[in-house]
Amino acid sequence: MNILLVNPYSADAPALAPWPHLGLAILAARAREHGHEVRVVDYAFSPGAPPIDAWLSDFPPDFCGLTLYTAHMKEARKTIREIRTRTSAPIVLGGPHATLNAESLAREHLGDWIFRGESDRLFGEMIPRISPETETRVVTAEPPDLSTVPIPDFGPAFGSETMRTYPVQLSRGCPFSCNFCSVKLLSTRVVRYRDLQVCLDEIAEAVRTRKSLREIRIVDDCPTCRMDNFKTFLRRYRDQRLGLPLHIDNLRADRIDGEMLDLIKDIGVDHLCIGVESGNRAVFDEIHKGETLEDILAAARLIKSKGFRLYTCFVVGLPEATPAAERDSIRLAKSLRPDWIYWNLFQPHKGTAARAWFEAHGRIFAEENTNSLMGLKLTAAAPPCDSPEFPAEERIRVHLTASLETGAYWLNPLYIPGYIRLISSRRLWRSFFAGLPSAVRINSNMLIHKVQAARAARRASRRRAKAFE
Ligand code: B12
Repeated sequence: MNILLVNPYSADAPALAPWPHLGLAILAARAREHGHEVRVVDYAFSPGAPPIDAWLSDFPPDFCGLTLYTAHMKEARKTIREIRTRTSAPIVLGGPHATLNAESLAREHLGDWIFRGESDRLFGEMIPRISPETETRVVTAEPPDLSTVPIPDFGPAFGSETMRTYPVQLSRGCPFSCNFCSVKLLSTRVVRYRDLQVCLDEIAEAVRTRKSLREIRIVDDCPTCRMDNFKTFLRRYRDQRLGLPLHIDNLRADRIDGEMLDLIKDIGVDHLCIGVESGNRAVFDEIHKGETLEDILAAARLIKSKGFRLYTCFVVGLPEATPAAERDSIRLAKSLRPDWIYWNLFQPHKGTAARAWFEAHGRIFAEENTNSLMGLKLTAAAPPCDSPEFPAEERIRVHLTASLETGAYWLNPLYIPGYIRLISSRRLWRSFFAGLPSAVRINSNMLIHKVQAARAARRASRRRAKAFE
């Protein structure tokens, strides 16, 4: 069978993902094991890839599989319409948005099949049964034993020969219950681990065969959940001397210590990001992160004392938040003096306690195409929900104020006219001037860092080119 796997995304936007979709690469490996021909096009990785109609004519598929994200449903719907007008091949849907919204998507018959959950195994088994359906068929995958999950196959992904970052999962799942996070509904609260040697061999093989790689990125839901396991991984990664730095996502403040940071430092990690979410005690306690604000302050101090660049992540507009409570987040963000701050706007993901809070106390107006991040050019996202104490317009204003006052935006001369218009129309000059010194500090540090990183990358690239000769 010919199987076309797609991650829909806007063709006009800059690339969002530094590697071709990991879930689709695993499904591609599974389908090829069963003897099928696969092509993967991830528009979030390669927005400039040929449009979907070119794929449909060059590689007429027996079915098309799409991965769905809530933030990109507009593009997904457009892609589905295009596929429907050009072919009668069945459409199979999966990914986070399909898992969280399977019933409503089935009611509107958006696809012929919907796979709910981690489909690494079920997908392979079901391929021969995929056919056009008049009523959408929803199938639910049991979380797989990770020893049965194939090594991702990025080969069939468009542009994979240019990937600079290689993603690795050492584990899946997160035992914590942050009220805003949907991960427990996607990869469960039971943390399942891969064999560390299998992961290290996978990385070594990728480094050996992919000349373009410049870093390895750990993309677990909670990588340091079992701290000893992670330290063992770090030691063995260091001892393999692969020559590529690591980047670690989703660190928790209460799951790091000095020994771990020393190991991380040895491997060439330059920055670490921790989720703070809110600096207001009442809002913070409502999240049920399973850690305290004191844990976060201690982790931030430790990260800085070990010489890492510190990035932090906050969420504006959580349950119980008010504009006054957000002042505490802004104060905390300033006092930490981080090298970057991600200011997210709260998103009410299906199945979370935070969403239930908004259903009871506020309004939810948008389910799809909502984006949590403040753009680098200070493009504030539209709030998908609000509450009487913190109405939508105030959410936009606070999101902008937080970015301005903490200097978390690009001081790029080309963006200045846009900033002037925005700041004048919203009368945010006071916030702008208050945050200007931070913006100058953050931007100049970032610039110095980028120059140093580019030099280091050139050196690494020369070393790797020699190794490949
Ligand atoms: C690593 C990661 C990223 C990476 C890259 C992800 C990638 N493209 O490979 C980066 C940092 C780039 C990223 C970006 C974004 N991410 Co992200 N990310 C994650 C994280 C931590 C792990 C994802 C992962 O690789 N999982 C491992 C693979 C194997 O799982 P998978 O991709 O889900 O695929 C499996 C199943 O879903 C299913 N499946 C998936 N697709 C399909 C398709 C078919 C046809 C079938 C049958 C099955 C199927 O089978 C796969 C194998 O089991 C998750 C958390 C999580 N646990 O999901 C958040 C998560 C997926 N991200 C999220 C979000 C919001 C985003 C962004 C929209 C953020 C933004 N504002 O820009 C973008 C969108 C990127 C995109 N469109 O590709 C949300 C999604 C919520 C939602 N309802 O859509 C999550 C759940 C985080 C959260 N706490 O809410 N992300």
